[in-house]
Amino acid sequence: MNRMTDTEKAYETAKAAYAAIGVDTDAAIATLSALPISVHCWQGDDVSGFDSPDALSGGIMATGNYPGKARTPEELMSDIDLAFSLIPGRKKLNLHASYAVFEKGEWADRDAIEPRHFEKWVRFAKERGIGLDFNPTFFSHPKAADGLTLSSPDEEIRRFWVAHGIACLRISEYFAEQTGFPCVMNIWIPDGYKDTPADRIGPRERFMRSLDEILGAGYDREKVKVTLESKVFGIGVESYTVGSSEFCQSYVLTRGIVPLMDNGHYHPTELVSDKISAVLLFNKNLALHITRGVRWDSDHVVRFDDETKEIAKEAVASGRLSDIFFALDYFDASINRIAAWVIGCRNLQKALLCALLTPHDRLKALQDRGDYTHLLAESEEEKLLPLGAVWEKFLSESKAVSDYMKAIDRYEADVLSKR
Ligand code: RNT
Ligand code: ZN
Repeated sequence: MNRMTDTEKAYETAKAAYAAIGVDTDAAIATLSALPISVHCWQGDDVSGFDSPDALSGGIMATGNYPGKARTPEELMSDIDLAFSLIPGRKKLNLHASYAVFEKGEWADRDAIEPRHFEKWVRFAKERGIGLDFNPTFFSHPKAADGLTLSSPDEEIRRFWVAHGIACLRISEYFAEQTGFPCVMNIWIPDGYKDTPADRIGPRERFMRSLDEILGAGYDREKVKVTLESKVFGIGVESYTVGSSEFCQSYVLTRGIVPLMDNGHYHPTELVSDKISAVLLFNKNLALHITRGVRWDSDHVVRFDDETKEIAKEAVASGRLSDIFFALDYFDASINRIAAWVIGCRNLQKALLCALLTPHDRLKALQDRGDYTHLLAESEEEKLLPLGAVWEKFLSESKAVSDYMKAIDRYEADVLSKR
């Protein structure tokens, strides 16, 4: 008697269709299942954090007022648990320094935070067998109120933020030691000017010196992967950004740290998918913030769209998938925040699966032979292969449901609506 479920039957058909173009669907699923995606804690509370009442600053913005935003560490952890249960495959949790959890009556400023302020997050990660990534928070703080941190001409301010960076290195090492997974620590500063600056080189020189001072404090390079994220502009700093693309590319190459490209951080016609191969040739690792900019760095929820697919394709076709650290970075406050996590993460995973199911060697050979006609024909025809059946098989293998909205709707009615 044939006991195959519909999912399995559809998968067998899909497997044969992909095998006909030389693609092994089992291998694609295995690779995707082992690839960790770093899920950003800050989608759950519109980047508010717990360490200060300061409004979100730094030229980034979450818009919308959908009810149910997490207000405490416990609420955020509970929301993350639901999201993680609905996201297939391997996950890491990406924290910001502003998510320190203080005991009652206790508080430490950003230059003085310690590993113990993140003990609850470490327990959370260990209980779930996941790794932690980290980000110093150079925004939403009185000492970042004029928009300058590591590049500030005010030596006291600059030193404060250098101390913050060093404190975060210690916390990142602690994360790696405790969880057993390397911690990616990403440095992004909002520094820049609204109008054309009189001095462009000075702030960049100070930023360079500050970064050297942070890295000079020393850290275990096996445990902590320090990344540097560039940006083209932010709200209120439209004319000049200290950590521009050229600055960051040059800095990471000369200091042996990791470049981070956020696909919302370039001019709208510039594509990160085209930059990946160039950067990979000169760097051992590359970190990505997967987001969706609509007209600007608006941080909309990631869709299964052409650029997400092309980024995934480049990651796979380059043969360097395991050298790339994938993280999500968006914050939409206008829809259910748990759904935002799940939808965006699943879309990145769909794009990766699509890339893993593409016969890259075959297509490369067509390109090298100059047969652009067959290259176009084959790549267009492959778009209609039964990707959905392989996706369903991946979901069932990782015990993630297809209809995730059912659980989210229930949680909204039972928990979120009561906040
Ligand atoms: C901002 C950067 C940065 C932040 C997070 C919260 O433009 O993309 O990565 O979004 O650190
Ligand atoms: Zn980012």
